[in-house]
Amino acid sequence: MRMLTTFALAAAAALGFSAPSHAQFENRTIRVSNGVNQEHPVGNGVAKMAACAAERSGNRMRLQGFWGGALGGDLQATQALRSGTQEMVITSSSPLVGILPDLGVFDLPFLFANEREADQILDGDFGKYIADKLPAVGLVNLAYWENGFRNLTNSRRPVARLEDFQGLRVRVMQNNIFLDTFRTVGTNAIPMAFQEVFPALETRAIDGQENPFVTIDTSKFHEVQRFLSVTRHAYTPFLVLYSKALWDRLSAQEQQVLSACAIEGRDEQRKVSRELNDRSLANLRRNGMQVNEPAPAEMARMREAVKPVYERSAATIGKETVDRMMASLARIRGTN
Ligand code: TK8
Repeated sequence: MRMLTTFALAAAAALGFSAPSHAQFENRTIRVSNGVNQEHPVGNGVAKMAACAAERSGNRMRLQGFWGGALGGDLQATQALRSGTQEMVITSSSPLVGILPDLGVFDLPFLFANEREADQILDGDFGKYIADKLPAVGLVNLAYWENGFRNLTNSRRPVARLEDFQGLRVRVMQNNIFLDTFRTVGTNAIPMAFQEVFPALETRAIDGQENPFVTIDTSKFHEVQRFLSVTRHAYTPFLVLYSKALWDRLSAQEQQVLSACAIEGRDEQRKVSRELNDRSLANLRRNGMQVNEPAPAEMARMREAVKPVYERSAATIGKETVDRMMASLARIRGTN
C-alpha cells in the first residue's frame, strides 16, 4: 500500500502535478503531555503517531512524549495548550468540564454498554459535534483515544452491594458529575488530580479510587489497594488535543499529517488497550488484588440509585448535548 502511494506520487510528479514536498514541513518538536505512564497503551499510540508524522514529514515533525504528569496534570497541561505554551496533551475528558461543560456528557454513569458503542459515538457525528466546540476554548481535538471502562478499587472491603459504598473515602476526578454519582451511592467523594492519587492512597488519606484496569495496572495502584470491584460505572475517552494558537501557525500540510497520524495512533492505541484489558486484570490478581464482580441484581440497584444524576446534570452539561447523545445512542442501539 505504502509502495503504491510512493509510486503514485512519483508518477504524479513525473507528470508535472505538484506532489507535497518536505519544504512544507518545518523542523518541529511537538511535546505531548500525558498523565499516564509510558507503559500505558497511550505509549503505543504516541509511538505510532510519532512514526507516522516522522515518515510523512521527511523527519521534520517529531513528537516527544512526557509521562506520568511530568509536564503537569491533565487540567494544568490543557491550560498550557490554551495559552499557547505547549503543543499537545492526551487527557481524559472529565477534568476539562470547567473548560467545556458539554464534555460532562461522557461522565454520565453507565452511559455506554461496551466499546463498540463508545467507538461509534466518538468516531461519528456526536464526536464531531463535541470536537467542533473545542476551538472556541482554544483547543483542537485530533482524535478520541481510549482510557476505558472504570472500576472501583479500595483498601477497606469488596464492594458487592450498594450499601458497601457507604462511607468509603473515594477519590474522583475534578468533575461535578463524578462527584454527584459517588456521593449518591454513599461514598465520601474527594476530587483530586490524578498525580496525587497514589500518594493519597499510600498514606491512607483516601480509601479508594476508580479507573480502568489498564490504568490501575500501569499506575501500580495494586501496591496500595487491596480490593477491586468490577463496576464498569463509566467509560472515559482520551482527547488528543493540540493548542489552537499553535495549530493555527502550522501549514495545511502539517495539520493534515497530524490529523491523519492521530487516527493511525488511535487505532493502535485502542487495539493495544483492548488486548491489555484482560492481561491487566490478571496482573492485578497476580499482584494480590482481591477481585469481585457484583451480582447482576446488585448492579441493577446501583444503576437505579444513580439515575437521578442524569436529570441533575442535564442543565450543566447542556440539554441539547445530552439530548443529542441519547438520540445517537438510541440510533446505534436501534431502539428509536
Ligand atoms: C491520566 C488520567 C487518568 C484519569 C483519572 O492523566 O484522572 O483518573 O482516568 O487516567 O486521565
